[in-house]
Amino acid sequence: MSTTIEVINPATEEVVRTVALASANETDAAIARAQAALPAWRAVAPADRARLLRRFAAAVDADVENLARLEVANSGHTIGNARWEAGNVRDLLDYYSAGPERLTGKQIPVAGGVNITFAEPLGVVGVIVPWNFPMPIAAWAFAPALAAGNTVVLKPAELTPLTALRLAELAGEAGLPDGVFQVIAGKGSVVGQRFVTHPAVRKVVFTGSTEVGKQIMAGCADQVKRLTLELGGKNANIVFADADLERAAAAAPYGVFDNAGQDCCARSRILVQAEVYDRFMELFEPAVRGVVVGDPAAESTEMGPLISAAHRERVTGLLGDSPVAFRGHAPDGPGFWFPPTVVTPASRSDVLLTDEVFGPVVAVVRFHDEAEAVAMANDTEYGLSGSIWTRDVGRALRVSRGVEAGNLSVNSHSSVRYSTPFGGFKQSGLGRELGPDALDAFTETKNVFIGT
Ligand code: TAP
Repeated sequence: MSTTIEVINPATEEVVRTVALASANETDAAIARAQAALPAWRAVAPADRARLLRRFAAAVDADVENLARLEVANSGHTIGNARWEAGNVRDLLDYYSAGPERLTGKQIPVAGGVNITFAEPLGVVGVIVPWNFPMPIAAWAFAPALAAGNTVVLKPAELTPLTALRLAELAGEAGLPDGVFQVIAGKGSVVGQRFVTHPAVRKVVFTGSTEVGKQIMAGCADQVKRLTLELGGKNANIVFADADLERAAAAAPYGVFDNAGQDCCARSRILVQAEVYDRFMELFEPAVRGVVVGDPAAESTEMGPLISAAHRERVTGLLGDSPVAFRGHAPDGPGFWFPPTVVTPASRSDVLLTDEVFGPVVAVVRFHDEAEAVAMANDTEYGLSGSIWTRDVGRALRVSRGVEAGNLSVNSHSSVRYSTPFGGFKQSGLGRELGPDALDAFTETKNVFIGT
């Protein structure tokens, strides 16, 4: 039986649209269509598959403004971020459109014959996406998966299905054959769970919480199902005494408050070398107070609302009675607002230093030397990203090698580029997305020996 969900604009609390949620039977029907579409999709000549992906990219490009405005309503993202996110989908399709013609195997010298390898598609890929970046995270999986000859069934988060549903329409307009790329809105416990248990789904790509990721990993074990996991983060922004402090302090709000902190790469711990701690805080305070929080559709807005009332409750609960050093502003009235908030925990075991908040709350602490900075950065079960601010190139490289995280930036907070690998160490995930090697995650190597 189908049910529905009302998609709520997080900035106004108004209903944007009512969307039908798929049942387990409807999920099975979508998986069957994806399976039926496989032989023909696999048989499309590589140059033609590349052309179709480029046409899909062009359709997204022509729709960037519309997608961006839809994302503002769907998820409360600022219009500037939402334009970048739609553009990221276009760029991913363009980048991986080169894949079909570059999936070359190898010829390996052996005795008694000829040995060749093939990069075979896996089959139907099920993609499960969270609500925090509905468009890019979907495309990180579907662009390389389609390029490698797989078919895709995508489940957006229940709260934010609208832009993913629009991407499916654009794929159809671009001429992708029926069943090759489907988007079905639904609950994780119904649709997502069916991806895990249905034998025709050969790979699951899951982005979301570490807790649900562990359940999915356990579920996939039953069929030795291929799996990519992109999970939580508790990332450190390490500021050394020799850094350009003005630049580090000016950039720090962007590192944690972008997307209202609802970012797996949010630098929600700032570690500052003791001798410059006071100066850093002096510079950081006006930068935090200056963050423009408000209507996400306004061009000047830098931070929008949280995704839902329930999530705001969770963030408020985690903040608890922690000592707030200073905070920025947030609007009153309708909308799930939460101001940028800076805390200075007294204890290393404070929940704000250990748990992913996924909201605009950052904990600032002191460290004394390089070894202590690395130890503090690594004192977490997560290992997704982080930043290092220093003018010393040797230190930048030593600390980069010492921090157990998949994506580090020096004198920058930028973690994501479609052309470079992305993924987590430790409990932040399994496997890598993006970059030149992502096609490997959607193919199986087959070895063929021909006796001569
Ligand atoms: P989750 O609650 O884990 O949900 C993520 C997705 O999984 C949603 O589509 C959800 O469906 C679905 N799901 C829930 N239970 C499931 C189950 N039992 N089986 C299959 N699917 C299931 O995460 P969230 O709160 O939406 O997202 C925030 C988390 O995502 C944070 O921890 C964040 O760090 C992480 N994240 C990681 C990355 C990367 S790249 N590492 C990027 C973004 C976010 P519903 O719609 O029904 O909830």
